Formats: sequence, C-alpha cells, structure tokens
Amino acid sequence: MLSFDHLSADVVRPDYDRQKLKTRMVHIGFGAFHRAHQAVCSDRLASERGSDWGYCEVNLNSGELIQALKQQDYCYTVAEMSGDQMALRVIGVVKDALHGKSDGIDAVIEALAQPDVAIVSMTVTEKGYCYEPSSGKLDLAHPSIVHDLAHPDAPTSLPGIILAGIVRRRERNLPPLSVMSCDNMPENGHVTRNVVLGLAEKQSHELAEWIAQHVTFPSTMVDRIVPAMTDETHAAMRDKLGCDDPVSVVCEPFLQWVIEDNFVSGRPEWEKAGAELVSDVLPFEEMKLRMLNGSHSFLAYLGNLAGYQHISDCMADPYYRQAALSLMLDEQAPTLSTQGVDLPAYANSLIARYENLAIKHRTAQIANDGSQKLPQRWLDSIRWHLKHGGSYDLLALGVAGWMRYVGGVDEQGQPIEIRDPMRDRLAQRVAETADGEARIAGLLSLKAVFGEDLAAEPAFVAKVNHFYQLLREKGAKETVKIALTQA
Ligand code: NAI
Ligand code: CS2
Repeated sequence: MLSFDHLSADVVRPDYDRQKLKTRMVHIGFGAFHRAHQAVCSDRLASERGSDWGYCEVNLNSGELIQALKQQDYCYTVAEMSGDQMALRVIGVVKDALHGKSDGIDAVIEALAQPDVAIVSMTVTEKGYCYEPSSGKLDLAHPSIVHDLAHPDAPTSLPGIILAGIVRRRERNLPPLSVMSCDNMPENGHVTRNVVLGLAEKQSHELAEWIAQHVTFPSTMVDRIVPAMTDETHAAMRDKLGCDDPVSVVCEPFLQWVIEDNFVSGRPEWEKAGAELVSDVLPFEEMKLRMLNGSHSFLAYLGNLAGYQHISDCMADPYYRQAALSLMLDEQAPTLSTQGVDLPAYANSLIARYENLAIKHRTAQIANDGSQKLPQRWLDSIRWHLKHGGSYDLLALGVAGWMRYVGGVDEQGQPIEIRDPMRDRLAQRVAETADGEARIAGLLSLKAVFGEDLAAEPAFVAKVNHFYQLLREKGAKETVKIALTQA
C-alpha cells in the first residue's frame, strides 16, 4: 500500500489542501491512461492554481483498483520514464471512488446526479461506447444496449449509465452535464452524443430533444503513451518508492490534451496546466489518430507476427522504423486537413517517442480490439487515397497483417490470443474460409469494420491479397522490406 511515511524525498507530493477539493467531476474508466493523463493535469492545476476540481473515479467492471485506491486515501503514484530517468508524482486530486459491481450501478447514477458535479469524462476503450465502428452509430443489437432498452433504470452500458445520470439530474432540476470522452476515436464527442441520443430517442423523442439542447459533448484529442502495468514495472516502482502502490502507473514524459471548449456548467482551467482549449478538435484528432495510432497499429500487427514484443523492439529494426515513418509521411499526412503543423517534425518526434527504451509498450496490447480501431486509423485514409489516386501500399499491408493476426496463428505456428469484442465473428469467418483469397473476402465482408464500400474496390482488394500472399510466403520481416522497396 502507498504510504507517505516511506516515500523517498524526490517524489512530488500533493502540496495543496486536499480537503478543499470538491467532487465536481465523475470519471468512468479508472484505467492506466486516465491515471497518467487527465488526473495528472487536474492535479497540476490543484497544485499550481489552487483548483478545487476533484474527481469521483468509477470502474464498471474491475474493482481491484478502486478497492486499492480507497485503502490509500485516494492517492497513487505516476512515474514518467525516459531512458534511465524516472520522475515520480503522487496524485491527490481524487476525492471518491466507486465500483459499479460492488457499490451498485445506482450509486454511480447517484454520483452523476450530485449538485456539484459538472463534468462526466470517460476512458473506457472504443468498445465501451457500444457503437458500430464503421458508422459511429449506436449498435442497437449490442447485448448491453438491448438490456438497457428494457431496463433503463438499471443500465449496464456506458451510454445507458450516462443517460440515467442525465435523466436523474433533469428530474431534480440540476444544471446539465458536459460529457467528455477521452478515448481514441475521431470526433469522440460526436460518437458519445450519437450513442447517448440514440438510446434516449428509444425512450422518448422529447428526452432526446432536451439532451440535444442542454447537454454538451466536447471532443478531445488525448495523447500520452501509457502501457499496461506489468510485474516488472510494479517491481521498479516498488524499488523507487520504498513501498507497494498497486494503483501506480508508468508513462512517457510527453503529454498532450486538446479540448473542444464546449462546457455547459463550467470546467477546470486545464489550459493553465498544459492543455489546449480550441473550438475545433477534429484536425488534431485526425492527425494523432492517423499518424500515431495508425503507425502504432501497423507496428503492432506486423511486429507481433515477426516476434517483436514491444514497439521499441520494432524501432531497432531499420525496416520497421522506416516503414512507420513512411506510413506516416507518405500515406497518412497527405490525407490530413491539419493546418500549421510541421508534419515531418511531428512524425520524427513520434519515432523518438517509440524509441524510448524505458517504455515497454507491448505490440500485443496495441493489437487488441482491432475491429474498433482500423476504421479511424487506416480505412478512412485508404478511402481518401482511392478517391485521390494516392499510394497506400503500407496501409494495405497493415490490413493484410491484421488479417494474418486474427487468423489466430503466428509465424512460429503458435496460437495468438485474439482480444476483440468481435472475436466470435472474426473466428467464425476464419473457420469457414480457406486461408487466402476466401479468408480476405470473408473478413472484408464485415460491414461493421469495412463499411459497404471497401470490399467492392477491386484495386484495394487486389493490394490486400498481394501483401497477404507475401506475408504467407515470406513472413512479416521480409514483406515489410519488400513493401518499402516497392513504395
Ligand atoms: P486500461 O485497460 O488500463 O483501462 C480500460 C478502462 O476501460 C478500465 O477502467 C475498464 O474498466 C474500462 N472498460 C473496458 N471496457 C469497458 C466497457 N465495455 N464498458 C465500460 N468500461 C469499460 O486501458 P487504458 O490504458 O486506460 O486505455 C483506455 C483507453 O484510453 C484506450 O482505449 C484509449 O481509447 C484511451 N487512450 C489510451 C492511451 C494509452 O496509452 N494507454 C493513450 C491515449 C488514449
Ligand atoms: C495505442 C494507444 O493501445 C493503442 O491502441 O495505439 O493507446 C496509444 O498508446 C495512445 O493513443 C498514445 O496517446
């Protein structure tokens, strides 16, 4: 357990009066990322500007972290790591914490309906939104949504819980909420609005109209590489801290947060703690999702197939490094509407971040949930190239790599554990098709991922077939090399 008595002197501690914090924000998804990103900014603000914006943290599924957090008086440690440097900070901006299962969903809805609460934010992974990735619309066939339509007062899904919180606030005549997604989706505010309004519309048109008029859904671009904690990183933290902190998290020094300034009941002055408040986040989101996350997913699938465990291992292979850079600059950058950003400098800064040997970011972690990630990271760019006649070989290789990966067997013949909300559908397509053209056609016919159009684009299908065949015959390392010399 984290204990201030044992902390070494160089650990930064909360230097503000924690009693003065109020629970003005509820955050759903107390995962690694939130702990190292939004909570850090809010903590800096409390420390440097005396902000009183505190959090109630909520986890809907896993309860262990919430339990541990409570035992440590709601404090935990963040370690920024670069090379052999480690900077530690204790975060003190959390006031309260709830676990959906043990505290009950009603306690979560009640937290959302407290008078002081002005913002609910989320980091629940793309799949938490229960939407169809290719269209961004609520998936009405999603089992949790089917449940929530039948039981609106006892919801289980993120959209259902937020909706119930909004309804309870309205019943009590409380000021409306701002609902802020901090997940890696393009126009994440619009996606959130779509799913909440989609569900509300099924309850009553009048309710949906009221929410559309009163509740805001600011979009955000969020960036900081925060890998899942491992036994090794926990041990490194223990050595440095002099005690165990099960809630601790390790991350890179870099942090970026661009927020659409669209809050209906006030917000912390995050701009005074390093965030950028803007009127339109989309150009920033697209740039980050396509350049950073797009190259990440490429390295995740092609790297994992080649036996590279971490992103930094991929960077040690000059062809993978060059492929990531070329994917960003030659195939993603031309698709962007971003103005005034030096994209080559941005791409080089991303490569430098990937090379940080202190950050052990597993390719298998990034490879998770591909069905939710491909549309915004690769497929929209491919559509752009099909329309404008650009070259997209590396993007097509990425798609072929994902298809090999979800085939479930690596290049050494070992099984790959597929973690994806569409795992059963993927496994079914794989099982009912012969490896090769039929498998590719089977996977491309998944409209929730590829939409209606891509399977009907002969040039795209031919490219994916070409690289898939090369991957089968020559393996990932050789294919990446060939793709680079072809490009
Ligand atoms: P994590 O695995 O540590 O935490 C995931 C959180 O999502 C947990 O709190 C879990 O309870 C919740 N969750 C998962 N499935 C859910 C569902 N169906 N409904 C409701 N809650 C659900 O992952 P981490 O690292 O915190 O990342 C979460 C998300 O944050 C990512 O998917 C991404 O969208 C965003 N992000 C992560 C970055 C990173 O480097 N880790 C950086 C930028 C954004
Ligand atoms: C990664 C991201 O897991 C993934 O899919 O691409 O979490 C990535 O680390 C962050 O977006 C960096 O900001």
